[in-house]
Parts: sequence; C-alpha cells; structure tokens
Amino acid sequence: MNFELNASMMCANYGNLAKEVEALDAAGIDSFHIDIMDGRYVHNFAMSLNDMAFIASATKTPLDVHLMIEHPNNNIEIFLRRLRKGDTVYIHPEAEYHPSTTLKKIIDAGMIPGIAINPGTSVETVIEMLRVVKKVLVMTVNPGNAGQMYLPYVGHKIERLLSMREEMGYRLYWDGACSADKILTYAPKGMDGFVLGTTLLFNKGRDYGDIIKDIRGLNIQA
Ligand code: S6P
Ligand code: MG
Repeated sequence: MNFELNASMMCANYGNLAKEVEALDAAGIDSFHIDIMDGRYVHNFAMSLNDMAFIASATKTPLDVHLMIEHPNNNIEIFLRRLRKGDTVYIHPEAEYHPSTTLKKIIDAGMIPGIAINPGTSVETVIEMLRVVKKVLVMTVNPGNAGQMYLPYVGHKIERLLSMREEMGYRLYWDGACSADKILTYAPKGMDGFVLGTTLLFNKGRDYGDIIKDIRGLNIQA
C-alpha cells in the first residue's frame, strides 16, 4: 500500500540538525514536516525561518511547511523565497482574512498549496478551498505541541474528508499523535500520508531506518 511518511522536525535533536536530516533521509522518509509557529496563532514557538531554510539547503527531499502563524499573507514571501519548487505550504484558513489569496501566492510561487484543518474546524467552513488545494492536513491534536493525545472526535471528519478527496482532487495527510494502529486503520481507507513525531519516530533510542522499515512492514489489509 502506498502512503507517505513525513518526519515532524520540531521533534528532532537540534544538537545536530544536519545529522538528523541525513539519518532521516537515509531512513527513506518522504518529506520533512516543518512546524512554523509565531506564539500568537498558537501559544508556542517551535521552528522558524532559519530552521526551515537550513533543512531546505541540507536535503533534496521535499519539505512540507505547516504555517501556524497569524495572517501568513503578510509575510509569506520570506518563506516562499527560501523553498524549492514542489515543496508544500499549508496555511490555517482561520488565520487569514482571505485565505484563497494566500493560497494563490503559494501556487504562483510554484509550491503545492495546502490547508491544515484544526480539530475544532468543520469541513463546511473550508469546503470551497478543498477544490483549490492539492493537499489537506487534518489535525488530530490541537495545533501547538508535539506529544499530545489523539482527539477521537476528529474521526468522523476524517471519514468525510476521505470520502470527498477524489471528487475534490486533494491528497489527505494525518498530523498529530500518529501511532501504528492509526496507520493500520487509515492507510487502507485512503489516507495518503502520516506525519510522524514523538509517538512513533523520535526519541526512541532506535535507528530511524529500522523504525521506518517496521512501519512500512505493517500488515496493512486493504
Ligand atoms: C502540532 C504539529 C505537529 C506535531 C506532530 C508531533 O502543532 O503540527 O506536526 O509536531 O504531530 O507528533 P506527535 O507524535 O508527537 O504527536
Ligand atoms: Mg504539523
């Protein structure tokens, strides 16, 4: 079964970020997930511009940039300028007055446009944008931190997003508390990828390659 595994870089060891990028590349991850926070849209500060730019310079693997910032339209160019064609940029529609204007900037810059949908945000409020974006990041925890518990009420929305993905033409990605049982359940239903953080990938005292091999070897029944 074909699904992507994306490494959540806010969970990486910043003592040697170059080594982390190299080890994750060697492990065969499909993209680097970059959580940018501004301390306003979410209470936390995780990664910022220089972290993203360094990772973009250290690998040829795609970046998925998850902007948890207020009004990204005000300064999205400084991010886009440091990315490569084909990288993905997700915005949170609630963080913007005119999210489709911001999405157009992402498209015009040659990046893949995406929206991130918070646990408390309904499909109805973002439905028009589902036709514009190429990727949807469904948040299964509240944005702001790694290491949180999965919020089960999101399951109903995930089923709806899965059922609409072909007609609307987007790919669907899981972000938050991703465990093996979630991959076993949702990969066969058509989830296109999973962001891996502290739950499955980081701080395990195990080689990333072995962990990724174990995940790809899960007995997933179609
Ligand atoms: C949360 C962020 C996520 C986390 C990731 C961590 O605001 O968008 O990308 O970094 O979910 O994974 P885990 O397994 O620690 O929940
Ligand atoms: Mg994220």
